[in-house]
Amino acid sequence: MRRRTFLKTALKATAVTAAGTAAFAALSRKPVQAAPGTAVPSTSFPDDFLWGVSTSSYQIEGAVAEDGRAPSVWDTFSHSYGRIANGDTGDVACDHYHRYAEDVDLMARAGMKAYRFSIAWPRVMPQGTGAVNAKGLDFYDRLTDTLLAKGIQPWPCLFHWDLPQALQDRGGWTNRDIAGWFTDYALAVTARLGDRAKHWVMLNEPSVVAIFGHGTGGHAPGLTGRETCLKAIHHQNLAQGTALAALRKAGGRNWQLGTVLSLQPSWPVGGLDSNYPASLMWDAVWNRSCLDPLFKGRFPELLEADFARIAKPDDLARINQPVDFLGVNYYSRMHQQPDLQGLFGTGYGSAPEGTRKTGMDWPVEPDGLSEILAELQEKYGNPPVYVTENGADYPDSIGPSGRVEDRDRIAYLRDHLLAAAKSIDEGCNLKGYMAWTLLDNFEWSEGYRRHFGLVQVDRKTMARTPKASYDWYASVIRNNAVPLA
Ligand code: GCO
Repeated sequence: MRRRTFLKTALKATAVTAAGTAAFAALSRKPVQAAPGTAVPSTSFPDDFLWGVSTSSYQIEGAVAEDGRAPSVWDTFSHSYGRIANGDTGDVACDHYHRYAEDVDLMARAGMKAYRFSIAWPRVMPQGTGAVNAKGLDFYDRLTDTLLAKGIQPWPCLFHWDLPQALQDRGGWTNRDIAGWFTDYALAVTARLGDRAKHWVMLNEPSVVAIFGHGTGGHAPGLTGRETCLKAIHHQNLAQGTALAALRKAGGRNWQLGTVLSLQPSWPVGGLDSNYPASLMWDAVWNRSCLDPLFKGRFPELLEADFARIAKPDDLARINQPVDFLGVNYYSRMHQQPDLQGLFGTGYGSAPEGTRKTGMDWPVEPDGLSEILAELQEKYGNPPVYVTENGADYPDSIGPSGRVEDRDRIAYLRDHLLAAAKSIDEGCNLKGYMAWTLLDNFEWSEGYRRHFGLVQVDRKTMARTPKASYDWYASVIRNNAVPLA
């Protein structure tokens, strides 16, 4: 009942618009002060707040056939006709495999202190199991050393969607054996890099992999259906729990172990009672089906019967492992209504009238981030949290200065950081923020037509040009504060 009342009240709350920022900041109990070196008032962050950026292997690396890397499901998918906008593929991506030193320089110049990147499983274990490809690991070894030399903490993520095709051919995430395959791979990677990399992320957004990749089919491997979707969620949870336990044993307290979830509040379209059950169901699928098994050792009530068909008796105990941190990827709320065609009887509808939108038409709802952080505080034991992705696609026009003057992206980041600061004031255990993302890159089924980067990448020359948002983010890091103007 409480949630229902909360949703209704929240729906009436004023959206945070550029004009509303000052009023929003006034909600914060933090003293509003001028940051050193700036004339404008700002909201500051705790001294040890960790600033960084996130990327993922398939979206930036390229070099898909180099040094022994085998195909991933995303190579197969992007090379299948009609799957990706403009027929784009990750074959070259941002050529980060060869230009990583330049990219690390860009991070260092902006003062970033942490970098979450992902390890491409098919580079390290081309067949998914068995033989380790030393040359593949060499790349991440070089990257790790380059980061450390610049004072940037490496935050490797073991799986950001590029599953070896060889494993997909054996059922991929629909095969329960993947819990063991993933754990062996995790042990191989940490054995090589774990003397230097201390923060380890198990998975990136398991519910998204399950829903889009195994439910609706718009992402690799392009499977559809409710049962495959739920199996993919459950087996990712299981793989994560199994790997967490194995790494804890192998590394003791030397490593900080965690995972990354996509958490987006699910609201009933228009605040209507008739849409409320749909919003709860979608919340169970998207958010709780990963959160609840991990933190509470149970399935969300609305999906209990479904998961009971798939799970074995001790699975929940295996999944319910302690984590040292939780990474939260937040972009916007999800506005739900009944839809008989939907996998779970639900579908997306519109955000409240007047809500700003990004280039991808995603609603801009910074207070949704505070909502998620408050939930983690109140219902999940207030674990240490890092925002591991947050950012926006915009068309990005070149300004008079000859570079991208992305005021809209700056406003997006600013408003979300103000929401984050407010949550810290309210007692949320938020320890850091990693923007999505460093470079314009391969945005999955949308190809290269979407731009989330702080740095523009010329698709012909691969030249990197920092956008205005890059300088803005650098100044936030330098001042440890967000300017309100
Ligand atoms: C995700 C992925 C990223 C995306 C980003 C923008 O959240 O979907 O982690 O790889 O590129 O979120 O859509």
